[in-house]
Amino acid sequence: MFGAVSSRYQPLTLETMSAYVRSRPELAAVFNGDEPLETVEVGDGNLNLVFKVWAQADPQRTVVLKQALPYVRLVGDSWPLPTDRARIEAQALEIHGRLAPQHTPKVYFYDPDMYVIAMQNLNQHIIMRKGLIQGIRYPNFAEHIGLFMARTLSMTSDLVLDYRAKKMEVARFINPELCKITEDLIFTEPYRQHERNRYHPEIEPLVVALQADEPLRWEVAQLKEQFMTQAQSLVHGDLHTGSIMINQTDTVVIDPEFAFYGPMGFDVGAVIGNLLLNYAAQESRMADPDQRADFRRYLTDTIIQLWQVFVREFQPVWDQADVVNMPKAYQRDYMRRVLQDAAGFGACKMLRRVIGLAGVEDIRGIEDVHGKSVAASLAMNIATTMMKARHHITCIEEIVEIAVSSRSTV
Ligand code: SR1
Ligand code: MG
Repeated sequence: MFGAVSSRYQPLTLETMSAYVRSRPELAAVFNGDEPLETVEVGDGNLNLVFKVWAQADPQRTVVLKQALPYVRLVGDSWPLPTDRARIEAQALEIHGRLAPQHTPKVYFYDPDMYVIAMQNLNQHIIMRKGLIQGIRYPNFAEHIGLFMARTLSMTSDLVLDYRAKKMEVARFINPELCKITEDLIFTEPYRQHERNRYHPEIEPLVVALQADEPLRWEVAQLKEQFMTQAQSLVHGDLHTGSIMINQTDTVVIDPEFAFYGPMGFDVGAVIGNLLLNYAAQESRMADPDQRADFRRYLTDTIIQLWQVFVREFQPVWDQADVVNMPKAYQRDYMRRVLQDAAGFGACKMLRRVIGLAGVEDIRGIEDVHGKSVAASLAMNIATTMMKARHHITCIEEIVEIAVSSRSTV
């Protein structure tokens, strides 16, 4: 259906892992000869197998192997998916590693027959979403992610790449099936009755009202069209807080299998939208109002700072005046449009996580059922206001102001 799966392809298992690892010369510097290895499968994402492998004698000698399954793991083999996404991910990691090495995992190899990527085991980091749920702050995150996005998005755009190279890159990163997941799950299904949607009956009236909101659906339709047609930059394509490994000093972006040439605001909006999902979730997660207000201030300050860093780190591109040759006023307008796109795409990212398949633990993990609906309602209200206001947004503080002034309505 999507091109043949390699005849050498076998899903890896705990039993076959040691032999596979030993067969790879790229790992000879990590593991010695026939020494005993330990393996666990840790994949908790929606699509792939993920194994951690380490030397029994020294757990610090360790790698992660990520293997694409030919179907959506979350749903099963009734939803086939091309294994070529592993090739896309490996090539995107190679570009990210060149443009933002300090925020990209080290890759040992990509195996195009087994659709396996072997990479650094980030065992000193945790998934950012899990940290935020616990109320952990990351003081360097805004600086790191602002820089990562500015480098990866500006340097893969027409502002920097040679005209021919850019078009070849667009072709190399054609990723139809993964984009179709986004088109369906983010831009279509939440806005109609659909069997894959998942939400608690308590918010049903809000969902019905949203699905009947024609001005909102107009905005979403416009964003979907933009997602499908604007080959602005190589976007990560799934830059939520579950795709970020973090600790108090480092930030590493993983999982770019949804990468393709799309609008920059899709990545920027994903980060902002996911921070705002956590902001909404804290309504029911953090009982103490002072502690909650404090943590929320950390989240909103982070949103403001990451945009400021993004603009600052983008500046060297504009400074190549003879290459870019765009009037200063046009440059300012370009960045304003990226911000407005981020508001719209960020809102779509929030709504899909509340209404659609594949929710997020921040909200769906809230045990108290009413508390979950309160947080979901707040997220929906922030998102719908952001979406409708987006054409008038001129600075990042206005997005934060929308969050701060929104309330739950259940
Ligand atoms: C069926 S895949 C569901 C979601 O998982 C990925 O992380 C993407 O966000 C996708 O939309
Ligand atoms: Mg992922």
